[in-house]
Amino acid sequence: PQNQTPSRESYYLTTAIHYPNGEPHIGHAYEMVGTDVMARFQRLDGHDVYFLTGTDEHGQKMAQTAEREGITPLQLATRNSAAFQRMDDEVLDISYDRFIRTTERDHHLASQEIWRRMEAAGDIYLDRYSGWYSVRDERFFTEDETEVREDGQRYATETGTEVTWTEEESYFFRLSRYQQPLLDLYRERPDFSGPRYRFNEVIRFVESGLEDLSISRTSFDWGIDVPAPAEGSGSRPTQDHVMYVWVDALTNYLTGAGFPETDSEQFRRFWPADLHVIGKDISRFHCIFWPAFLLSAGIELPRRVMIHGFLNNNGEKMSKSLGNVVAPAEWVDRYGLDAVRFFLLREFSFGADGSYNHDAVVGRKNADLANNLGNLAQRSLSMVAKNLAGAVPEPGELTAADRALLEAAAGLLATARADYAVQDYHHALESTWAVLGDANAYFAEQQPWVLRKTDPERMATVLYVTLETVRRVALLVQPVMPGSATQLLDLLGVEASGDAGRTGSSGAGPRSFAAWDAALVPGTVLPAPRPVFPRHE
Ligand code: ME8
Repeated sequence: PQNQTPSRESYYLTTAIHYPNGEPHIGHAYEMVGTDVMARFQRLDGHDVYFLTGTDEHGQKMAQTAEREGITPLQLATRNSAAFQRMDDEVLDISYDRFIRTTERDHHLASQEIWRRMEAAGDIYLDRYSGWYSVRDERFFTEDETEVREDGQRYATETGTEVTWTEEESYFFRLSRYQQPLLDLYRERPDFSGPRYRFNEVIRFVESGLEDLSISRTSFDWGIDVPAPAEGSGSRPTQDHVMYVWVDALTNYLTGAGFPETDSEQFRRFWPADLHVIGKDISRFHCIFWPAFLLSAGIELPRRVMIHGFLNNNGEKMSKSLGNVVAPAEWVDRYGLDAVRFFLLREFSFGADGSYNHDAVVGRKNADLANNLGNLAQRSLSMVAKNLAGAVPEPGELTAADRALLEAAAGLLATARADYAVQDYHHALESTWAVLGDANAYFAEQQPWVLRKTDPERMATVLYVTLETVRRVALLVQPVMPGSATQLLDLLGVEASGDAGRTGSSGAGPRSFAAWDAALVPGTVLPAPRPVFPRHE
């Protein structure tokens, strides 16, 4: 039909769903920010984005924690799930579309449907499991993946968590069947996961051989019921089975896309997912089990799994016993949300492990934000206010220096698109700040405050070129610092696009990248300038 706006391309992305057995910590916050920045970038770049996050509420860990606290697992999940949601809404300004809880009904239906499909494919059989299980990791270990320590207890070597001997009737998934199909997938789609060095670890693991996977539990009941086996499908269970928590957890990504309603608008639009963002400790679940389940169930595979590193406190692992667990809200109170978001994305690359401490955060806040960006904007805007009646100046003829800076700034969007495609926010920001460095050098060299007396026309050109550069930078840092970037764009008199996404934090709201080349219009009267990036005192 006519008069319809062309439909935008869809973009579906997810975080891991977090265990609500405790309060969220800064590691969780890191993953939220590293996914939110991608969601905002894609919206500004014209995509129809669906962003899923939530909590992973079943399993033995939840059941045990609840028992210790003398409440039901659902009470525990409900209380802490709310804390995660509060962090997203009130502390981090996360622009998610749905916060899923795995105790929700549609998720139970989705999980049972994927189970039935895997069973129908002949990939599920009943047997007995005997081996080691880590409740903390919700993960099975073979004996040679464990060790007995001085205290006489047995621990998982890789994660250092205690394991307990488990012997029970269990359903198994024929993971061994999928070794070759997975290796083919990794070869055919080298960007299926990143960064490369973390993806390579997964590939090496698959090359070393895959054993079938225990996918149900009988020793407790806090989980999704395994559907009754199809008629005439081998041996009958002697006990009630609930799904192994990871089967249900991974399926949340399908639930969010409307599965099992595969004919629905939502599913057709958003499946396969474009991006799963997860941490390095759960890469095998996402790069091995998840595609194997989907291949078995005859469902298209997600396009990419981005494996981020861990965030450590001052080089040390965060832990309650070390007393160095930082609550995200404390951090944001101390430094401000945008400074925290900027620090997390600028300081280290998303795939690598990173460490934070007070001096490092303050260094970024003062040098990169207050000085390089804030000061440049404030100085040029103040000169315009004082000397040019607060209107965007009319540029005269451009010099080589003017053109070089304008071209460097114009090229930033293409760089950012390439970087965001592989979640290299660090490089995108590094490139942006390199241009800001050029802009500061340009401003110092051109000395517009001297030109004010000697050559006012040239001053106007220098101020125009500077503001135009600040405009491009402000547009581009919106996903990272939505609040401050919006304020800056307001001060530059840049019109809001209205259609660039639903989360405007303040002022006129987000400006779509469609306006990338819409240069500042000379004569536009600007609001009175005020500093946007305060120094940390
Ligand atoms: O693993 N730094 O939940 P979770 C950065 N429910 N990221 C960290 C981190 C740190 N210090 N600590 C944890 C689970 N993470 C499962 C996921 S998905 C279908 C099910 C990351 O609450 C971790 O790597 O233990 C994971 O991606 C996320 O936080 C949730 O961890």
